[in-house]
Amino acid sequence: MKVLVSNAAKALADARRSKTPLDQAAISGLIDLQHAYHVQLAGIDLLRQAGDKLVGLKMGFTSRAKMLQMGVQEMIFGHLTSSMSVLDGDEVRFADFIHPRVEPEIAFLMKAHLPEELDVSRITSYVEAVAPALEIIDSRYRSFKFDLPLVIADNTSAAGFVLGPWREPPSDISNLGMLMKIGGAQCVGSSAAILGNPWRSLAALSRLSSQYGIPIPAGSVILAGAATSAVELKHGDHVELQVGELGRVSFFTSIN
Ligand code: OOG
Ligand code: MG
Repeated sequence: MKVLVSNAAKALADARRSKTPLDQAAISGLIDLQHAYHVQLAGIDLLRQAGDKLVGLKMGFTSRAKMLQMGVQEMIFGHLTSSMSVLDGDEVRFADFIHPRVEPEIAFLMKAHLPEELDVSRITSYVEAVAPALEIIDSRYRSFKFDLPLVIADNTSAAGFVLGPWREPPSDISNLGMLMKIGGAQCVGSSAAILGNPWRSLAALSRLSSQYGIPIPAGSVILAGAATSAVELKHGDHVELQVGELGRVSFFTSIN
């Protein structure tokens, strides 16, 4: 049976608030991706009613590494809100999450409203700045398991984001080294893993946003998607990402 948009959004919001993972079966009956995006938007409405503000959008599954890790084949988008924002260098409370993971990303700051679907050659002039970014994802589903409609309904697991310093986009961002350090471990990647060039992720978002009628106003922050598979966070982790010439961004998790 088709799940009611408002019931599904409420079940996901409850899981997020109570830090209790949701059984996937609780919102079975998402009939298509459009239906799943309606659940996502209803969830964003609930956040806004609680005082949250829209900050921007994020792309998901723009790298092969992420598609393989999660067994999902298509690009998706989610919403970023003010309550998810973490200041560069700050502490993140572990107790605020269920089973958080971190991803190395690149962020765009929009200079002007994106009016329509644009290709890479035209989209760059709509961007004010770029920054290194870390995304914290935290699926509201048990064992971090989902299919495409389920993860869309769950706002693409969005839970937190940290932005490094903004700078004017360099002429070429298609092959920046991305080195993420977590405690003693390292995760090495390249911005090329993001669709061959992170600008393509923004172009893909312009297509999806016109398809689903989602506005992208000036001032929006856009995450291009992870360059590597996501890494599980642990208590007391210090996470730092260096992205080529763009600079670095970091945060740490609480001890308990
Ligand atoms: C969905 C979110 C994917 C990315 O950067 O590819 C994503 C998930 O893996 O839980 O944010
Ligand atoms: Mg991501």
